[in-house]
Amino acid sequence: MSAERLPPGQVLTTKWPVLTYGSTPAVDTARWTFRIFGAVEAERRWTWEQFIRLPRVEVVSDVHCVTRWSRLDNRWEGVRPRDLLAEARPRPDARFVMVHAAPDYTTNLPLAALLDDDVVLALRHDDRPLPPEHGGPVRLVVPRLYFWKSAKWVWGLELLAADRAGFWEAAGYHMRGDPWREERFGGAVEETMQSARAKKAREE
Ligand SMILES: Nc1nc2c(c(=O)[nH]1)N[C@H]1C(S)=C(S)[C@@H](COP(=O)(O)O)O[C@H]1N2
Ligand SMILES: [Mo]
Repeated sequence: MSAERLPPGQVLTTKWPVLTYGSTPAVDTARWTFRIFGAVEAERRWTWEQFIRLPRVEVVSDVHCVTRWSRLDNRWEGVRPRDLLAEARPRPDARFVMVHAAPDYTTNLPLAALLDDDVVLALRHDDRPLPPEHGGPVRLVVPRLYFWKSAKWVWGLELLAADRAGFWEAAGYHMRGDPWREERFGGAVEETMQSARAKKAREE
């Protein structure tokens, strides 16, 4: 049953591990804004008071972490980035997005991946406010890609004409990160792992 919902190389968990590079930042909603900038016709900015009044959706989706755990049936409530992007009007040459998050986290995505129905800027998880360690007050959730693309403490979307590596991508993680294709690592790391496997195979 859940085998069809479990991408290759993943193991189910009902817990929800916290995976943060560094520590949980303090987000001051009085000073917080959500921004869309870069390759757009109209740069936009929402204050916290404006953001919490935006229309919301509820989506149930699965989490797949590149460290091999998956957690099914997460109920997220939040704002669709697609609706906000419609207001900022991406320029015709905009094909990628750099997601910006506190304290200094970035991750890159194809613009098309942000437009899916199940992508949400989540304020609530399983009927409770999103806990700070899981990205509260607001995190991005992109269920069709590995969870490192789901930036916690998100504050902005920068539209790009050419793809640029975010934090983990610059360290060797995949530029797209589709769990169904096991796009865990890309470029240099993948080459190193492949040549290590080839060397081991020759020695056996
Ligand atoms: N701002 C920020 N977002 C982040 C991270 C981070 O370190 N900082 N870690 C990423 C990684 S690698 C994963 S697996 C998930 C973990 O989310 P969780 O702690 O809610 O399980 O958040 C992602 N988003
Ligand atoms: Mo991760």
